[in-house]
Amino acid sequence: MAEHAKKAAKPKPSTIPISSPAPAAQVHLSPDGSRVTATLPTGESVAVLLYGATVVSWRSGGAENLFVSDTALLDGSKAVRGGIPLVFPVFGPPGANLPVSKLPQHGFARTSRWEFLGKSTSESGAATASGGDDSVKLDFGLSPVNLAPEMRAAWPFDFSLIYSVTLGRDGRELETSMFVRNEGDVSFDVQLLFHSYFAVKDITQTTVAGLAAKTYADKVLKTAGNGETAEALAINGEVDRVYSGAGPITILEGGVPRLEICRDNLADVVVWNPGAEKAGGMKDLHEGGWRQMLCVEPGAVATWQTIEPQDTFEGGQIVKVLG
Ligand code: TA6
Repeated sequence: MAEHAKKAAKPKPSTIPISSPAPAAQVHLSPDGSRVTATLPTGESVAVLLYGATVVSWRSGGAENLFVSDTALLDGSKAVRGGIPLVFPVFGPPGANLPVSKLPQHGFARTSRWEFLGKSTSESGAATASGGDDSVKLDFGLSPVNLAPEMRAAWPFDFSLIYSVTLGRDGRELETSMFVRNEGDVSFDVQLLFHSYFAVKDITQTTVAGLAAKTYADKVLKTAGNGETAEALAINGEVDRVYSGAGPITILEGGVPRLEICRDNLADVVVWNPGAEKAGGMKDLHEGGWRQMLCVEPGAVATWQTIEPQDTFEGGQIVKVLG
């Protein structure tokens, strides 16, 4: 047998298979400590400012699902015009003679600096697209020590918030949930809402399904007890409505379902677009930005949630990319 043939015939030592670790989600805190970004092995990502624990980006399938105005202030000087600002402990302008009366519109959560508490990852067990992590959860915390003194004085209750942002199902799902605890010895009343701004190609071609036959308060017409008749609500001009009791909400573009928003323990959902006229007076909403955004906001805002001492309230949303 020729020499090279002998060599070829000699069995090679079997290499010990070294399984490369399954691809993991990457979580980074920006060098200036202002932003946490998590990226799944498949490339989907979520970015959260510690200012307001505001989710400012959710990318899946190469597309940005959230709207952030080009003129939004991201320096902590004002609530972000876009992403998912957090509304707590009050929704809207606080009424008079209430414990929240001295707070700004939508409360202090969206304009406070939250603490990043850490991350956790998991494989759903299903065959993940990357063979690795298909979800990553980021946790953020807020308590009185994080509040500006004037906010603490304006609402002197002892509370703690744990806010979780989970990028799941290989990035096609974003879940945000808030865990509120009364750490004090007196009860307090709160409202909670995720003020989600979704990116749309053209608001005039966008509709909202899932609201039919539900009752809503119309903040533009200043009427309540209205019954929604549209199977798919079109947005023609300013819309500012608080619906109660709806089920899953679907955003359609050109009649094609794009996103589904499900709520957990949050009875209400706000649908808002400022329309051209009101948008014209909003410096932090770029020219024509109102056409590229739609707010569908899960919340507990039609009434107050009373939280007894040492008790808790939890609510969340799950947003799914469809198609
Ligand atoms: O969620 C709808 C809404 O309450 C509208 O009435 C409008 O005020 C919007 O929020 C934006 O509020 P902001 O304080 O962020 O300008």
